[in-house]
Amino acid sequence: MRIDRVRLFEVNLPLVHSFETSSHRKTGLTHVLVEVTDAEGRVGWGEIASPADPFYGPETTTTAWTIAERYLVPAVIGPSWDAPEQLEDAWRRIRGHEFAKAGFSLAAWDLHARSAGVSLAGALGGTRTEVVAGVSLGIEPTLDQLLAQVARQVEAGYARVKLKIAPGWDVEAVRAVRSAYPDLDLHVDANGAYADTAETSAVMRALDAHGLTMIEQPYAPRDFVAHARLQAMLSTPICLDESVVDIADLQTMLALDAGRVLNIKVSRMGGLSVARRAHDVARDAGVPVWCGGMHEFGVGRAANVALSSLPNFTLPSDVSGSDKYYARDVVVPPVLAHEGVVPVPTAPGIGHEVDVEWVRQNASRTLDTMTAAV
Ligand code: OSB
Ligand code: MG
Repeated sequence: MRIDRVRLFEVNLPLVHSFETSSHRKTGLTHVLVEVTDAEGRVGWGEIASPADPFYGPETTTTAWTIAERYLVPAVIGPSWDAPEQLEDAWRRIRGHEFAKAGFSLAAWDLHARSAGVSLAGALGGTRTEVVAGVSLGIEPTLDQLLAQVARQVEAGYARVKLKIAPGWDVEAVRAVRSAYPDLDLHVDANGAYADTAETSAVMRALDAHGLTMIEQPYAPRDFVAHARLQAMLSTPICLDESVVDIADLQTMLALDAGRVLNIKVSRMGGLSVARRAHDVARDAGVPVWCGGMHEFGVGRAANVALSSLPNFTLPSDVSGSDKYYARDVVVPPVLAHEGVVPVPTAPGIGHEVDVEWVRQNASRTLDTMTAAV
């Protein structure tokens, strides 16, 4: 296979309900869609799901666009490859910029699967025909508004709810939701908002008493040691998200017992090949995984569904239907959950067609690069 043409679209979509985390609040998202076309005219789609601002990780939409335009597009146009991992070798010397790389990895995997006439899930070695989805709920202005959000999602059939927490919005919020839903699969995600202090230990011990499935990323990404100390103190499993951007980070987590659950994000780990390897390493270590989301549009969301069909994705993934976030998605049909379950498509590639006209209408920048005709 050889990629001859790459198009980038920076696309803006409004959220149907604004989303607040420990670091900020957002009302819409800007992601970059990547379309690759091979010498035979077959296409593959990927999504760079970087947040606009460097509050989740170091990347932004602008840095991702720059790295894509200057390094990734030139790297993927031209070389011959049989498997996506081989194409990914073309950018191995670029350090960091995992979100930007992930967009190209997805496009390569989609093209690869479509060319072989198999689903992306099948190409990855997935075995599930459907995946269980959880929802992630942001910080709300009041506990009543949070409870209303939980009620809505539980009624929609989602069996797992994750609450964003931050200092000042933690034990009370969990207590309120827990007393209304004693049996709900409930977990919390701090996005690294806590300092490693005695006050935090008290908060974590209080959370530990509420039967949470996990406490996700309480401390700063690089602080594996603080996570390990906390894990030794709690019976609730700690889940790492931001801390693990590559396999070496996962090895550190395992060696230190800094967490007992892994959130695998395709974007954070630089693409599907690394994400799949992380799944295998965690499986061999007896650590369950689930697939986290970055409020992906349909392209990235469909890839998350495909990845979640691998056998060690035993916990519900953040692959709730796109209707929870967007009035009109960039793919047809949209990714939809029914009673909290998303079917794994069997059609070739990601199993959804990109609505290029809608993409174009919502694009704030585009780039089209082709090899010179020979
Ligand atoms: O930590 O999981 C996170 C969204 C933006 C940044 C970080 C996170 C999230 C989510 C999104 O929780 C969940 C989803 O996409 O459904
Ligand atoms: Mg998280």
